[in-house]
Order: sequence, then structure tokens, then C-alpha cells
Amino acid sequence: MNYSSLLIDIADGAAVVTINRPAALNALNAVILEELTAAFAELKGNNAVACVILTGSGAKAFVAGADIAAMQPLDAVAAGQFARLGHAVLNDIEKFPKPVIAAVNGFALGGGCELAMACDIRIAAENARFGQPEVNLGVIPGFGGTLRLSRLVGKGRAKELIFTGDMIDAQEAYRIGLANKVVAAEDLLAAARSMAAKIASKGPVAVRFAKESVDNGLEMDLDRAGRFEADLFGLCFATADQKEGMQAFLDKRPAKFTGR
Ligand code: DAK
Repeated sequence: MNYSSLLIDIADGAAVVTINRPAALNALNAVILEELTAAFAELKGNNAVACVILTGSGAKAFVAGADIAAMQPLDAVAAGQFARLGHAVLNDIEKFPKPVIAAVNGFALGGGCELAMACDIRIAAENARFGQPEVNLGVIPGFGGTLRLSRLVGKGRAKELIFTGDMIDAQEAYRIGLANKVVAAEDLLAAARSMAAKIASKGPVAVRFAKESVDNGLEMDLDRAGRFEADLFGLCFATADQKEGMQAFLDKRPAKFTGR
């Protein structure tokens, strides 16, 4: 499929999806949200893709938020539709059956911070800035920010960021657990590709089950979460990858996973 606002580059098991609207700091409009939905649906079934890297075009921004100019005139019904579109995209990414890494190359504000938080892992460039500045605009985070930020960094820190609208830099984001690591801007894509390649070399079914277990387990009490994890652990033994992975260990050779 051809995309007007996304660039997609697939190599070595990873798809780099670049939101390409640098003149507006990659602000999310309905076209980008619809194209992200289509792109993730396409990548889901692509066996050459083990991992997705999401980033923004240009040196300045990952995504500076939802498109304020497009949102300003919306009535309550249209705003609700826009919010549902955003939620659907972020849910698709969160539930995507392969890991998604956000390579945060500058501003990740509002909907941009929310988009990064829907990804499994965030690698930040030194110039990255994170924030939920919606209160400056008279609204609250509308794409799951109040939910995902508090789960990632805890209730107190999330409330401080959301109530003040303050931006934090990459090191502070790392310190509070919002970013997994910080790298020099020029090394960002290489760092993301290197992590994606490492993940792509593992058993794909095991990685998918691990993602499901972490995400679903966090929403359950420990008893149910434990049973869910045990069921997925058991299911691993129905895969060729489990037989191969354990046999390879016993043979003292690298495993050759097939994703079956
Ligand atoms: N939307 C539209 N255009 C944006 C934008 C945005 N979020 N952010 C930047 N731009 C545009 C600027 O208007 C400017 O366009 P031109 O004037 O050149 O045409 C261009 O990008 C470059 O930006 P600046 O000139 O402002 O660049 P600076 O370096 O001076 O400043 C900045 C960079 C990131 C600090 C600044 O651009 C800024 O503060 N941007 C807005 C950040 C922000 O407030 N983001 C949160 C957006 S609100 C909801 C669903 C979702 C949401 C809310 C409700 N429901 C429907 C319930 C989500 C809301 C948000 O994400």
C-alpha cells in the first residue's frame, strides 16, 4: 500500500515506520492515524517483520502531539470520533503481536507521548523531550495518556506531569522509567535496529506470548495473572521453537527458530 504521511522501510527483520510530516513536527491528523492503522494491519501479516520501530521524520520531533489546528474547530461529536480513532491506533500498537520500539527523536508531546507509551519500549535520543501539555490547551490527554503514563511512571509523577504540562528531557524520562535508554541522536536508529535485531533472533512465539503475559498480567490480580502466564508457558511446549531452543542448548549450538 502507498502512504502519503508514512515511510516504511523493511530490513533485517525490522520495519521502520516513520511519521513523515516534519513541517508540522509530525503532528497527528486523521490521515496519519488512518495510515498507521493500515500500516500496522499490513505489517502484522508480514513474516519478514519480527519487530517494528516507530519514529518521526526530521531532527526535531518524534510527534509534537495531535494536530491542534485540525482539532480547534471540532464539536463534541467530532472530537469524540477523533479520540476514538486515536485510541484504536494506540490499542492496535499495544496489542500488536510483535514488539514495537519507539525511537524518540525529539519532541514527544501530548498524543506523541501517548503514541510512544503505547509502544513496548522507548529509546530516546539525547534531544528528546516528553510531556503531556494538554492542560495548556484546555483539554486533558485524550489518547490514553492519563492511563498509560500513570502505569509507566506511577500515579504521583504522572499527575505532576499532566497537571503542570511540563516537558522533561531524555535523562529525566530515563530516570523515571518513561524511556528505557538514552543514546546520542545520531545513534538512535542504529540503537533501535540493534535491539530489534536481537529480539528478531529469539523465538517469535515466545516473544509474542511474553508481551501478552506482561500486558494482560498487569491488568489482573496475581492469582489470575499467574494462571494466565502458566497457560502461555504450557502453550510454548506446543511449538517447534521450544523443542529447537532446548535441543540447541543441549547440543551447544545456536537455535534456529522458525516461528512455529
Ligand atoms: N499541531 C499542529 N501543528 C503543530 C503542532 C501540533 N501539535 N506542534 C507544532 N506544530 C507546528 C507549528 O504550528 C509550526 O507550524 P508553522 O507555524 O511553521 O506552520 C511548526 O509545527 C513548527 O512548530 P514551532 O514553530 O512551534 O516550533 P518551536 O521549535 O518554536 O516549538 C514545540 C516546538 C513542540 C515546543 C511547539 O511547536 C509546541 O508547543 N507545539 C505544541 C505541543 C503541544 O501542545 N502538543 C500537544 C498537542 S494536544 C483528544 C484527543 C487527543 C488529544 C486531545 C484530545 N480528544 C479528541 C478527546 C491530544 C491532544 C494533543 O496531543
